[in-house]
Amino acid sequence: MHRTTYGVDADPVNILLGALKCAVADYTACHLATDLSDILFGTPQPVISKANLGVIKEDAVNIALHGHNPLLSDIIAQVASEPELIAAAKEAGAPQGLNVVGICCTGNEVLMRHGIPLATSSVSQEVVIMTGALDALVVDYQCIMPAVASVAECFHTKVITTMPIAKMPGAEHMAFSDENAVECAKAIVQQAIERFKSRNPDKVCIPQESSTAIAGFSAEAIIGALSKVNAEDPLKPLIDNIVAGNIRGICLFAGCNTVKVPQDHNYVEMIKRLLAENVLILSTGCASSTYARHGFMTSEATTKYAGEGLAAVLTAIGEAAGLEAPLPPVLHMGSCVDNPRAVDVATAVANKLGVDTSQLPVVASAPEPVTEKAVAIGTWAVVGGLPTHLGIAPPVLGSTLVTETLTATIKDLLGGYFLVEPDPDKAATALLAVIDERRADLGLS
Ligand code: WCC
Ligand code: FE2
Repeated sequence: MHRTTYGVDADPVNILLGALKCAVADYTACHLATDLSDILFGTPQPVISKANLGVIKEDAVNIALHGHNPLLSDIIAQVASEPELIAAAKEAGAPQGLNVVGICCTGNEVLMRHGIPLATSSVSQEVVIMTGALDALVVDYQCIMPAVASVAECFHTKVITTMPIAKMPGAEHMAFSDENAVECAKAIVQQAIERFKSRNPDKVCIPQESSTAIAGFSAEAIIGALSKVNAEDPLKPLIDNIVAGNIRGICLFAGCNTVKVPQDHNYVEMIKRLLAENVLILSTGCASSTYARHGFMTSEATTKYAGEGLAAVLTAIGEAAGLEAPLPPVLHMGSCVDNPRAVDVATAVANKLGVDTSQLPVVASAPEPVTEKAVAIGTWAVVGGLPTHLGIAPPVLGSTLVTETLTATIKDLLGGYFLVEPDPDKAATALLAVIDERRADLGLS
């Protein structure tokens, strides 16, 4: 912000280079946050759960955890299995007791670590309240619509904010700290039980839609699954299959949903093309939510959508890992803070091959980006050498110099660059061409 203030930097290219440095700082912080979460709460391992609005239960006290910070939400997920709280919910008239669901990236965190089902992602967060069956919405920060408290006024839902930097008129603030975490989590659950008593059954309308979702693919979990195929050299099966073309490339889908296209449209159209062309998919953030809700995180999706080579690899790994079914074709790597997990996998592959990440047949895509955070993540993906697709044009294309720098010239400096293409079919075609170009440069057919 200082650089762009009047009187400081006036050279557009130099400002862009400054932005790249900021993005590297963002990457470092994201990686640190992911590592610390894993130290505090455990490294995610594969877990089977469900996703979509059908995970809300009419005959339970429903509590949704929304935002990005796993600290409080992880504790709520833990206390919600305490017998006296479950008994209190039943006593209040909910035969199924307590039902904790996730929204957005806090949802991804508790899905990855506790198998808590995911209701939806950021763009459709209000719809969870509109089921009329949500008793408490607990938010921390980021990607929380400021209007949720107003929407909740039309229902009985209690909105609770928990972080000092994110308060909201119409919500109750319950200050959460490390010292009071368990008491605070229990008090929140009790508030939800209290609110359940004033739920209006006439307003309850829960869409009965949900898909199975296998999540929890940290870099460690992916290496763990691969080590079942080759214990001494876990990366070898992955690399051998990339070299052989069974895995033509890897695409990391990250980023948001936007109201500018029907929710999930770009994601779903692109992935069908890429999977059929044997591209393995990694996902984070709202991309993970999308693919979880649309049934792409299942063994069946591998059979249905993956090309022959990719399906064979995922089947072999799934069987070696004792699943008796293929691995899903989309590996849920976590929240949008967790994007460095995907970088860890790419870096391990590059190191093993003795090349730079900017040479790998690996690409990134944010087909429906919205937030500043997505800009930062996309930018460090470019710094890391990944061609990065944006399905919504960022508001910088008015300048020919800036457009050319970000989409072309920067390739010489970093290997990565932005690729702007709103049409999902054309975007998939463009990414496949980039993957093939990189394969050719590595001497792979
Ligand atoms: Ni990350 Fe984008 Fe979702 Fe918010 S949760 S909407 S930044 S991808
Ligand atoms: Fe997120």
